[in-house]
Order: sequence, then structure tokens, then C-alpha cells
Amino acid sequence: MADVEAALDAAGLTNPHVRDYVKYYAELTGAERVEVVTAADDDRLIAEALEAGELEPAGEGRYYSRSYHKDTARSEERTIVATNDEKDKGVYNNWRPASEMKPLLEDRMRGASKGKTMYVVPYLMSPPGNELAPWAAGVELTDTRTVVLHMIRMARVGVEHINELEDQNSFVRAVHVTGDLENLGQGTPEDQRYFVTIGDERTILHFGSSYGGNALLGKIAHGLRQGAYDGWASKKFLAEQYMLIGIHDKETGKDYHVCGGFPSASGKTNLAMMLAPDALGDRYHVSFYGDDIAWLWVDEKTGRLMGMNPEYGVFGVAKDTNETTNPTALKSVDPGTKTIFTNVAYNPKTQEVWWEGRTPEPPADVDGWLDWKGNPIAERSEAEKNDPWAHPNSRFTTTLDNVPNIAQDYDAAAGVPIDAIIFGGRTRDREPLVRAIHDLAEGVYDGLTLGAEATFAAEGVEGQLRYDPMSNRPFMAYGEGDYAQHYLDVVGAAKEQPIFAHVNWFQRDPEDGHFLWPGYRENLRPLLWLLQLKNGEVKGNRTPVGILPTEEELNLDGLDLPAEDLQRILSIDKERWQQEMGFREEHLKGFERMPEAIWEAHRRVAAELDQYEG
Ligand code: OXD
Ligand code: MN
Repeated sequence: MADVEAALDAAGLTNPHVRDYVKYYAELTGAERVEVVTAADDDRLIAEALEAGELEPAGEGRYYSRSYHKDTARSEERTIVATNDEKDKGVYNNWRPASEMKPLLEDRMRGASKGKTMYVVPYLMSPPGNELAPWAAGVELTDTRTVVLHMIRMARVGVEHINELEDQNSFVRAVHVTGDLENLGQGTPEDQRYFVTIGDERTILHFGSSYGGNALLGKIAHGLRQGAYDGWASKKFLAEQYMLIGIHDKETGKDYHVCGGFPSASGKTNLAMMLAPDALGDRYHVSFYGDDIAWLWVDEKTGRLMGMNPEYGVFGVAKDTNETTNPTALKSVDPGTKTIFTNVAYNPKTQEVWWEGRTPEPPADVDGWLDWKGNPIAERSEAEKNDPWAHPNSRFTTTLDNVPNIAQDYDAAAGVPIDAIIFGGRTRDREPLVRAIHDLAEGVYDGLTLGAEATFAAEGVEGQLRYDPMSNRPFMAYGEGDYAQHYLDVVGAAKEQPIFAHVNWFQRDPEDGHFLWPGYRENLRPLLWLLQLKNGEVKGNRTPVGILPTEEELNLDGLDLPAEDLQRILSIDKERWQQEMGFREEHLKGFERMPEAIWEAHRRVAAELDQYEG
């Protein structure tokens, strides 16, 4: 049995509630040792992980890890938000009573960390001193060292975050027990895994995975699910799966901040890390705040809608990251950054890593190369020849400090004022390049009807379209109707309303299928137009589904776009939209207590479409 008291004393962990919590779960899980972690322990833990073979060197100051081959993604069916009140049941949160789930999880965890170290990881999911910091403190207990190393990169980690809490009992209890990965029946009817957030007890119990959002509990379980629940219960804030960027106009000296939600695999990380196109670079600078989560609230003194990224790092999808799609990400994982790559292809002889889309072709000399499962590429059979080298959900994990265009004030307590909130999926037709929405209810309605193709970040069928409200479908913590009302209330309280917009970089030519918009850095152009519209500098072209730029308004300096392509992405297809309105109605009908304001927005758009002559 671990000497818990001695370990906590040695680490200077004084918070009595945290101490009780650690003691309780150390006993329950049967851990042999307890170790309290601070960010300063990183080098030692890395050395230990290398020694133990949990990490391998990937060049100077970079590391490689491989997960169990059936443990490579979030599992939405096994994820549950439990509470003590059935009214919290929504369509997507897989609600169960806390009284059922807590004993069930504790049963699975009982004795499951025998012989292992239980790492105590105190963390903060906000810049220190932020107005939402009271909801941001947590303590993850995990029995896996690589999870600790990821947490140190993805969250602010150290005992100071919990010793100094004003309310010493106000922290999220986040317990992660890996379990016997080879015997959990992943994806079968006997699946043993459970990923549970007990919203009204501020307790997270995850069993049966050591991968990504299943295991780094600060990120998705706290940063999104628990954060969303707390934001609603306190009536104070929103926790959204949003990227957050700054745009500085060197000519006027103005700074703008844009955040927004994109379902996985819709280019959110690329957009968040975007640089200004060369032709506009003299005038605009884009800075990075975050690529995955933003918490939003209204500053009571100024009345402005504010945002901050609660995370401290980037857990980015490696696939298709290259010099064209995201040069910033590549620099963020340069030698010396202490990046951890997971489930990419790895060459232990040369310590190189590779993933699909890193270069157009895989390395020609396959000597030494292993695929993500650790199997030599050189020994592949004819049938395996075309299998990917890297897992499609393989990742790189690096801290915000490594991102070359990180905003200077990313760590500032105040957060930043939000000028625009954008939504965008991957849509091959119907959705124009950008349509702006001034009205709050129409903006929220638009977010609720966001659609996306399935992604490898979640287990599912690739290419299949499904609705993903606000890109929050896997993170909904309570009923969708209540969520919509809370969104209206929080943003509605801001004195200066943000402008909403829907963007789509992925429209294709119906005949030959080519992308109509070049995307990547060029995506700054529609955002600049949006900010000009908000400032009243342009008028745009009114349509029932929002205001679109005119061809003259969109700054296309240095960009050569075929006239037909431009015309298509700046217009709407009335019939496809009318069909879509029917799908939306069915989708919205599925939710209880959807606010009347959202239904009114839906009816207004539908009626205007029927009248629209184009
Ligand atoms: C993530 C996810 O890791 O959405 O950000 O799964
Ligand atoms: Mn995400």
C-alpha cells in the first residue's frame, strides 16, 4: 500500500480536500505508490518513460509513443454525462443517473492500479487569475506516465493551483484508471470501458483507455463537458469546442478576436494556426490563442463578451499536416520542443516520424520504418501494401509556447474581447464561402444546425454526414434546448454583440469536383470581410441565410480565382437550401425545450427562402 500521507507531505500538497480525495482513490485502485507531479518534473518523467520503453526518441528533444492498437480514439457510445437529476438528460449526453454510474465505475477501478504508481496531477484549465479560474482547477489521478507527460503539455500543472484555492473544496476530481487494455473488449458487446463525467458532483471517472481525450481529463472531460455543465449551473459562461485567433491590423492599429466551432476534420487547427497570405502580410498579423477550446463569458465591468483558451498546449491531428496546410504546426513540433508524437509511423534507426500527407509520398527508403502498430513496412504483404503508415487519428502534443505565432497575451488573466463567432463544417455544396449573421438567435440557430462528416477523432463511418450542434455533439453535458437558452442568455448579456458567421472552405465544383476556394492562409480574406461588415465598412449581399460578400468587397489581392468559382462560392442554391430546411426542422424537433427564439429564427429563414429570387 502506498504511503499517501508521506507523498503528499513531500510534495507540499496542503489542500485537505485534495488529500482526502487522493487517499480515497489510492486505496480504491490499490496503487502501490503515489507521486505528486509538477511541470518541473517533466525531464525526469521523460527520462523514466524512455528508460521504461513507453517513449522512444524522435530526434533531438522529441518523443514517440504508441498506444494499444484498439485504443486510438474517443469512444462516443462509451461516454456518459451522469447527474443526480434526470432533467439533465439530452439527446447526445447519454445521460445516466449518478447513483448508477459512480458505483459501476468504482467497481471497475477497484484494485485496477495494483502494482502501479498513481500520479497526482493538479492542474488549472485557465490562465492564472482569470475570472473563470474558480471553475478551472482540477486534480487528475492517473496510473499512466505518458498521460502525465501529455497533461504537462496540455494544462498548467502544479500544486500551487490547488493549494491556493479560495474555496479549497472547489476542484474537479478527475480519476483515470487505464485497466487491462488487452482484455476490455473494445467495440464488442462486452466492452468494459466507461468515460463518465458526473456533472453535478464535479467528478470525472474514466476507465479503459490511455488515449487522448479519454485519458487527458483536463482537456475534453473538464475543459468541455464539466466546463459546459459548470457554465450552465453557474449561469456564467460557455465552454465550447472553439479555436481562438487574433487579427492585428497594422494600418489602423486595431486588434480583433475571432473564435469558432468546426467539427473534427474541418480544418480547425489549420485555421487557428493560419498565417496571413503573403499579399496581405504587410498589413495583417494573425496570432494564435488556441485550436480546440474556448470558454466565453461577459465581463461585468465592461459588458464585453470575453474568451480564453483554457488549455496550455495543442493535441493536434498529424494527418495531412505539412508545409502547405499548416507550416505553423510543423514549427511547433521542431526539434527541441519536447513534442510527443503518438501513433504516427516511426523509424527507430533514424528517429524520424512520418504520417500520411506529411509529404506526397511516404519515404522511398523503407529501411527501419515501422507503421503505427510497430510492424516493419518492409515486411508488409501484398494485401497490407496500401494500409496507412500512421493511424488517421495520430497526434502531436506540444505546448502553446512552441507555436511561433502564439499571441503575446495568451496567458493574460483578462482573456480577450470576442468580435466574431464562426461556425463551419466540411460541406461540398450549398454552403457559400461565408455568410454573416447579425441576429443572436439566428447565429445560435445556425450553430445548432451545423453539419459535419464523421471523423477519425471519434469512432464512426468516414464521409457520412451528420449534425453536430456547435461542434459540441460529443461534449454536450445537459439538454440541448437548455444549452441553446443558456447560449442566448450568456451572449445576449454582452453590450456589444459579436457578429456570427458560417464559413465553408470545402465547396466543390459539381462537375469535376475541384475545390472552389484555395483555403488555408487565404481563409483570412473572408474573415477580414466579416470584420469590415461588423464595422459597417461594407454592406454585402443580403440573402435569407445571411449576408454574403459581393465580389468587389472580398479582398482578393494576389489571388487568382476563376470567375465562375468565385461566383459560385458567393451565391446560394435556393433549392438545396429549401431541402436543407426540412432536414433542419427534423433535427431540431429531436430536442426538448428548444427556445421559441430558435424556432422563430428557423421559421424566419425558411419563409424568406421561399420568397427569395436570388
Ligand atoms: C480532440 C477531439 O482531441 O476533438 O480535440 O477529439
Ligand atoms: Mn477537439
